[in-house]
Amino acid sequence: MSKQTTITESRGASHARHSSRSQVIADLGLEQYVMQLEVDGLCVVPPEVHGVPIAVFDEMVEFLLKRSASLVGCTFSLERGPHAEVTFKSDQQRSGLAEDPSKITQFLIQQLGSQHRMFRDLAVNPVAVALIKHMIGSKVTRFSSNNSFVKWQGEFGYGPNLGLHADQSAVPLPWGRTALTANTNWCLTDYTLEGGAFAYVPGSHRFASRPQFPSAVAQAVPVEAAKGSVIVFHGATWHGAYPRKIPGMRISIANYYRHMMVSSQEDYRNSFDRDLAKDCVNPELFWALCGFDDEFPYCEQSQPVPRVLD
Ligand SMILES: O=C(O)CCC(=O)C(=O)O
Ligand SMILES: [Fe+2]
Repeated sequence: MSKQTTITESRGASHARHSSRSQVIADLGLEQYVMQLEVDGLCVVPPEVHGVPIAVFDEMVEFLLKRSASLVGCTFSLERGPHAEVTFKSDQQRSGLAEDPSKITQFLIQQLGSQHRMFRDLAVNPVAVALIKHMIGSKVTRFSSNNSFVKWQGEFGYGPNLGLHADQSAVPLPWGRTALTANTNWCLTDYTLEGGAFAYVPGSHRFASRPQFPSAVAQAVPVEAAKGSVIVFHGATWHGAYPRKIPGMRISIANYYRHMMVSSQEDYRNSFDRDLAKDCVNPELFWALCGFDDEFPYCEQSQPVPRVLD
C-alpha cells in the first residue's frame, strides 16, 4: 500500500466519522426537514415520512380520552371535550396559564412512557430521533419528558401572549447554535388556527434569546397540520398555542429531549421501570435516551481510590 493511499484512506475514514450525523439524515431522506430546522427552527413531518400508521394515533387518542376521564372524573369525547364543568383548585395553578383557574381549558398527562408500549415506541421513532439528534448531538441526546397536552374549547387559551416561550429558557444566556433541548409535538388531532394550533415565530431560534414581548405575538404564525403529523422544533424556538375557539378537543404528545448536560423534566433514572424500557421497538435506543448508564449523576463513590501498599 503506497503512502498516498494510506493518507487518502485515513482522510476518508475521518470524513466518514464526521459525516455520520448527516449520513443518518440522508439515509432517511430528511434533508429538506433539516433545512427547515436550520432556517425556521421548526419543521412538520407527515405520516408518510415518519411511518407511524394513523391507526396508532387513533389508539393513542382512545387511551388518552380514557386516562383523562379517570384523572378528571368525567367522560371526555373528541367532539365535546369534558362532559362536565371542570376547574383547577386555585392552589394548583400552572405558571403561564390563565390567572383565573376557571378559564383553563387544558392539562398535561405526564409519564406516558410508563403507561403503554405504544408511547415508548413513539419516543424512539427513527425519523423523530434523527432530527432531534441532528440538533442536539447524537451521543448526548436524552429524554426530558413524554407528556400529552389535552385541550378543549375556551376563548382564553394561554392568554394574549399565546404562552410564547422557548423550551430551553432555564439555561442561562448566551445560547449557541447547538440545541440544549429539542421537542417533538405529535398531532393526535388536526391542528387548525381556530382549533388551537401551535404558534411559533419562524427563525426565532437564531435570535438566541427568550421571547421579547409584545413583538413576539405579532411575529407568531400558526402551524396548521393534519392529524398524524409531527412538529419538530429547536429548544430556542419561540412557541406557544392559539386558543381553541371551536367545540371539540386538540390532543398532542410532546416527546421532549435534552442535551445530557441539561437536567430532565421526568426522572427516568430513578423512577422508570427497566423492564418497561426493554419492552419497546428499540430497547437499546430507549435505554440510552433514558440515560440509565450515564456516568453522572453518581450516587456513591464511583472513582477508584488508591490504597496503601501492604
Ligand atoms: O401545544 C402547546 O400548547 C404548546 C406545547 C409546548 O409548549 C411544548 O411542547 O413545549
Ligand atoms: Fe414549549
